[in-house]
Amino acid sequence: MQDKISEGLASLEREATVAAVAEALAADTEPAAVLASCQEGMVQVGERFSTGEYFISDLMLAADIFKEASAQLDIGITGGAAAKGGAVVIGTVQGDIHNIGKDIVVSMLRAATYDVTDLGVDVPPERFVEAIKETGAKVVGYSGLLTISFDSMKRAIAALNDAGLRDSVKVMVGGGPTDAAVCEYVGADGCGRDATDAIKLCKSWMEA
Ligand code: B12
Repeated sequence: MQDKISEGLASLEREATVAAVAEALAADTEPAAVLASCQEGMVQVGERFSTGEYFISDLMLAADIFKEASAQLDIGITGGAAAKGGAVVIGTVQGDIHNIGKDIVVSMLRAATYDVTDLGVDVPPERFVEAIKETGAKVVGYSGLLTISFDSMKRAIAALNDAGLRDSVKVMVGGGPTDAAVCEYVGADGCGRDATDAIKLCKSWMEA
């Protein structure tokens, strides 16, 4: 059933994908597993784009299908719960406009009662610094899906250093290609593959 989700998305079949997600949820499949299948479909879309089979318009269509299909997962519905987990600042780094994964992380952190300031996309380093000062956040999250975003993350961390904030703020990074090596390269404190990892990182740092 989950293959149907990733294959539907990879083939840009809107109705089939939305129906496969509904079917999986009706069969009590964990929403996190359904989301992972949607994400896998997006990875396949990206591969088809890399090989020249798909174009930008296809990426845009995939993004739209992803949003419609994953809307059934009710991510963030509980976001109105009183914030008590602590302040977190997050955004997609400068030069990068991918926001689907970042928005999922924001919704899930809010659902986990964190007080999240979402700076949006293409966020310059100094905007992160300002928001951390304004909110007193102890955690900042940088999202990025492009290879060039790693250097933007590095610059964002350098700006934290320059502002004298680096020792008081934990930095997490995430988004498609980020892994432990990227985490080390940019000088972050942790990296996450999905929103659950983001929550785990925040929890471990805020409770420490
Ligand atoms: C949809 C898409 C687009 C859409 C984005 C729409 C939107 N509103 O976001 C559009 C069409 C705009 C787009 C544009 C471009 N794209 Co694009 N895009 C994709 C695609 C297919 C899917 C991305 C996605 O939404 N995935 C689904 C989400 C749910 O996954 P996710 O983002 O990884 O997020 C999860 C985790 O990573 C994690 N996470 C995310 N952020 C964070 C943050 C923290 C702190 C933590 C802990 C965790 C975390 O949690 C999320 C939920 O589980 C990817 C392919 C891929 N492999 O990812 C290419 C891809 C990222 N794009 C690519 C490219 C090249 C581009 C363009 C440069 C194309 C062009 N020539 O113009 C432009 C760049 C524009 C820019 N300046 O940013 C390349 C990047 C290659 C590279 N190595 O740099 C990819 C990999 C495709 C490919 N294989 O070639 N794209």
